Amino acid sequence: MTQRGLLIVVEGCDRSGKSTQCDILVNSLQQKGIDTELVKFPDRTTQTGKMIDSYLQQKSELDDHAIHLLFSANRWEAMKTLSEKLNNGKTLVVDRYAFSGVAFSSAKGLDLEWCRNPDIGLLTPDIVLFLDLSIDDAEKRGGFGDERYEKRELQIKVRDQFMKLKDDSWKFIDASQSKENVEKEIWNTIDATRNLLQDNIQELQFNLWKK
Ligand code: NYM
Ligand code: MG
Repeated sequence: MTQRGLLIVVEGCDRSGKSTQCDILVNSLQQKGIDTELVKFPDRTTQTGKMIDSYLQQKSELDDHAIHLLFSANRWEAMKTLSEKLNNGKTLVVDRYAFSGVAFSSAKGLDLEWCRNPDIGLLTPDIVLFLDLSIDDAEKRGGFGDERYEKRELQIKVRDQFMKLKDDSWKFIDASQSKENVEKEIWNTIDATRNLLQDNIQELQFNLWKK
């Protein structure tokens, strides 16, 4: 029987280096002979993803609840494919997940518990890497972009909301270090987790935030 792959989620505020580090991690895992694929949320290519993309680029307006549900739907529509890949032995590195969903929407003022609801029952990550960078350091990296949410005041709130969501599966990575050192810290964390999980890897669970 093939052992299932690991579901590795990478989270953090904008400009924390997530996408760069996700690419590096996928490469490093592949080089170790581990069948790995990169997944990114939102997936802007699907129907829901196109609406999300237009909203983020400020080309359309949507009610805060409605866009929250679209982000969640964008994850749900991927779950069947992702679970099949994992069960076939593929490891997935996921750039943002439901934690971003709740952190961003609740930072805008929506109720945190309300925000969690649509994502209850998603695939449970084996590990969440949180790339931690102060908002000041994030701004020093050439400032935020032009998309909706990429503003200092909101990013500060987003970080506070992320802190309310952390649990035992979260590993904090000091993202203020050099790219190479962040890469090393992530690798060591993943390697330790892989060793830890190897002997008693659980069946894939659809129980995110279930009590
Ligand atoms: N975002 C991302 C949300 O508001 N809710 C979500 O569920 C997800 C997955 O979209 N500023 C926000 C966070 C980002 C933006 O993400 C797009 P990226 O990784 O910058 O493309
Ligand atoms: Mg961004």
